[in-house]
Amino acid sequence: MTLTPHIMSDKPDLPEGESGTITETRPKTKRPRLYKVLLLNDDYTPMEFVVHILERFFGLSHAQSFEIMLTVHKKGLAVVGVFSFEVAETKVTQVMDLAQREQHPLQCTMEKE
Ligand code: TYC
Repeated sequence: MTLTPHIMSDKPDLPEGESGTITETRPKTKRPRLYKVLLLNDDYTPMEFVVHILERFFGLSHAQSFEIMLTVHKKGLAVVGVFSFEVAETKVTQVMDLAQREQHPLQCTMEKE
């Protein structure tokens, strides 16, 4: 009598549907880098124009806008808001475009938080 060798996988059996690969179930969502949008003071831009800019492009109330405008006027600059890169860039462009159209020297910039 001869012995027939059994052909066997060297991997242990796994339940059906399980490949043995460990899958990451926690979704990897990277937080976007945030950017501060800053408004700078100057001696010529009318206060009402700055208030208008803050209401129009930053969705702030008249009272909040007036407060931030006064902070910039007194301290030289203020953070108007914190946004993702694209949103911050859009806001800076909107402010700078309108200021230029109206011939005011108002400066608005962004920096990494
Ligand atoms: N300093 C300006 C004035 O006295 C007012 C002003 C406020 C200008 C804020 C710019 O970002 C600014 N008319």
